[in-house]
Amino acid sequence: MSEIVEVHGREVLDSRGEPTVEVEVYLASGIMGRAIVPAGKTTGRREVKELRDGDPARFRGKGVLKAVENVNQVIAPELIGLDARDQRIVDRVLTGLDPSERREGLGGNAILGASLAVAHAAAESLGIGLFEYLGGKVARRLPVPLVNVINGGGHATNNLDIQEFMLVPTGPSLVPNGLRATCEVFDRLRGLLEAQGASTAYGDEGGFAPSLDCSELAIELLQEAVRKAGYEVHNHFRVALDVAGNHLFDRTSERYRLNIQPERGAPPARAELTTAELVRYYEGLLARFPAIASIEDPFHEDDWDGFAALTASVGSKVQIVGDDLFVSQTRYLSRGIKSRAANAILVKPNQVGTLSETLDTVAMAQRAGFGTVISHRSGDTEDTTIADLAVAVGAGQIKTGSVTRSERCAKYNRLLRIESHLVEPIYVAPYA
Ligand code: 2PG
Ligand code: MG
Repeated sequence: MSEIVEVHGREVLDSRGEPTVEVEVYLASGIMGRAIVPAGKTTGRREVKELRDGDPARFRGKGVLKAVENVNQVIAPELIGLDARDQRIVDRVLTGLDPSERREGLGGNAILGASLAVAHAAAESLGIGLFEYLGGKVARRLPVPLVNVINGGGHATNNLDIQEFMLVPTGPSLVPNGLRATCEVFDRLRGLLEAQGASTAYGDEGGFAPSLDCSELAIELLQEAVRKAGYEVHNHFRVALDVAGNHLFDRTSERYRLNIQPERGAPPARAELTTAELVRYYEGLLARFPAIASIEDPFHEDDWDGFAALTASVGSKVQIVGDDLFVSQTRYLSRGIKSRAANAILVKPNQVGTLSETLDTVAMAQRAGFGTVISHRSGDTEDTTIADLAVAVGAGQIKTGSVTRSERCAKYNRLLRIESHLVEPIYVAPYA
């Protein structure tokens, strides 16, 4: 009854009003599983390819009709007849259809949509949640959310260099109480921005996107909002950053360009830093803001030495996360483990291609003692697969944007639902 009888792809919209791939998989029992693929904006060069039509007459070239056609014409006939519960076999068939390294043939978006929709159908056919299907009855660890409350970099049109300023609630009960506390801090943050006459409009991931002259001012504001809401910086909330280092790096001068505040109270200044100078800048930032628990992509995606230098210097105290560095793929993660280029990985299923490959990456990271952060994309939808995935693998952390906008809240709300199904949920903040 869990035999796949129909696979159907279509073009739907993501949170930026851009088209993306949705796949539905139907089983002989009549059960259907559905998945929608998200889309990044600040993508890593080594990610699998998102196939876009390039037809300027539709969505300025961003249409995904070719990827949809690949689902319906190429993928569907190969999956029909397979058992949806054989995820490994399904994913092997999918990767076999397009053996190119970056899945340029069929498109990573076509392949991932099919892979995830099959998993949803299989879970549904067993009458259990996706988290339980993937993680078994023992899956009960709720992830700590890294909540992106101030957006900058490529996700906003303001002047902030760092892409994401995140609050990490670290109290004993993270979902729902940590979320509640985060919403209260978010509300105070709005008040502080209004009082300064700064913009409270949202960026791509639903955090505020004010112009603030330098990152230090944004972190100070975050910390003030925590205190104003009646919580303690460090005890109740840590801070996480996604620098998205590609964005800061100027390939001509080979320098990182960013606005910095040389010391507290000093006017912000434009800096052009070498890798070694940027390492020192982060060391200073961490000394000034001990609440910072995690820094993602502090350097650009080819600066393995920069990553390794920072990890050697601060990695015993602070999480250094590779996103564009590893693009969720074991081939780059294994290099990072060997060279100690980081101590954690961001995991985005659409950087790697199939569910099985995503699980392999998480397993490799966990074996190496790396932290794992399951992540959304800046262009996302109502699809909540990553919430289930985070619980299934006991990732410990999830990054899924702010507490506004339904494509972000959908993941948090899914975690709240999962929590209410679990008999003994556990929350272990990776950094207390
Ligand atoms: C990131 C992501 C998600 P994008 O850099 O971590 O926050 O952004 O999806 O644009 O790559
Ligand atoms: Mg990132």
